[in-house]
Amino acid sequence: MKMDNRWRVVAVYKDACKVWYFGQEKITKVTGSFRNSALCRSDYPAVGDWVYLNNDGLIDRIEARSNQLSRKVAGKRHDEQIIATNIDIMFIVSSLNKEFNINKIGRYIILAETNHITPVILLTKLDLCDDPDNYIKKINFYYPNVETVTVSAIADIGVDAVYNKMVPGVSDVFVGASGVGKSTLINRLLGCELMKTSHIRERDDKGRHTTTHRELFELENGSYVIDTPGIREIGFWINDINLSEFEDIILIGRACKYRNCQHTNEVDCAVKLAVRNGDLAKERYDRYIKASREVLYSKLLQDERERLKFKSKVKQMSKNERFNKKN
Ligand SMILES: Nc1nc2c(ncn2[C@@H]2O[C@H](COP(=O)(O)OP(=O)(O)OP(=O)(O)O)[C@@H](O)[C@H]2O)c(=O)[nH]1
Ligand SMILES: [Mg+2]
Ligand SMILES: [Zn+2]
Repeated sequence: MKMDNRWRVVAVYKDACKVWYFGQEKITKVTGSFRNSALCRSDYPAVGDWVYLNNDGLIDRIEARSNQLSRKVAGKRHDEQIIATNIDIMFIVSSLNKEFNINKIGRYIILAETNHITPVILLTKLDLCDDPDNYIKKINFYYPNVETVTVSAIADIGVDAVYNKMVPGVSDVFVGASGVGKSTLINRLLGCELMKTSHIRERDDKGRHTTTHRELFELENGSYVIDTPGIREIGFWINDINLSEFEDIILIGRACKYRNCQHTNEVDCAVKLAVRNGDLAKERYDRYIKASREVLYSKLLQDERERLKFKSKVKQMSKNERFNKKN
């Protein structure tokens, strides 16, 4: 496989993808044999994938992903919708107003870190805020290890600092609620209006979901940025959370009365005792409980996915068998 045949998926549509190769863009599809061997939705190209095209210009292979952000698709069959892949930095975007929510930011941080993505908190609309320091203090208190940047795309304050974080070859994703100004800032960084933005009712800060699709852009300095539509429920994004960052809690939990203690309502729970004694911060305990629920939930969905994969394999096998018998 020639390296120079490696294209990047910048947008995904119902039956096609837009792929990019050093400033060149085109719309293409996967090959028939790719389609035949794909078992589920996540086997198809997603925004951020590096793909190889065959001589007809069709996608015949996806390079192994270094990571992927996904969302569970509810409905009859549980499957996974990939939001973006091969991400280095997650810009967690929040505006400096009533929309700001420290817990939501915390969940994004968990999501980023469990996928080996560096989180950076990006506080927007600095021009509308009188006391940004209050917000920053709060963040530094809860998440002292996460970098925070303040910016105003409209008043052009701090935009250069954001741009300088975007290193050539590195891929960034912008996430956060609708109306916080993700697309406005990305347009600023790009130096042109590639993403549509829209006015929100500033009185109640409610967004209107302007961006409806995900798209990857290349900045002038050779870094990549992915704009995403605002989402309400980040829980659906949480995929394979691992609980390794809570090792201390897991250790304390070995002293619980019940071996499968969930550390919520059980009697003689060592973890809850540690919280009461002040040995374990309540905030960390809460984060742990949330994260372990997500693990459980995503495991349930994963099992369902495995079951469906297995079922379709069996179906294919018996099809082949019938075919072999006939011939
Ligand atoms: N005052 C002020 N307004 C801003 C700033 N950045 C964005 N806005 C406004 O906020 C509104 C929403 O901006 P968008 O960029 O569309 O927000 P978004 O996060 O992309 O929203 P979705 O695409 O729905 O997820 C627009 O009216 C922008 O003009 C800023 O720095 N200061
Ligand atoms: Mg947008
Ligand atoms: Zn317990």
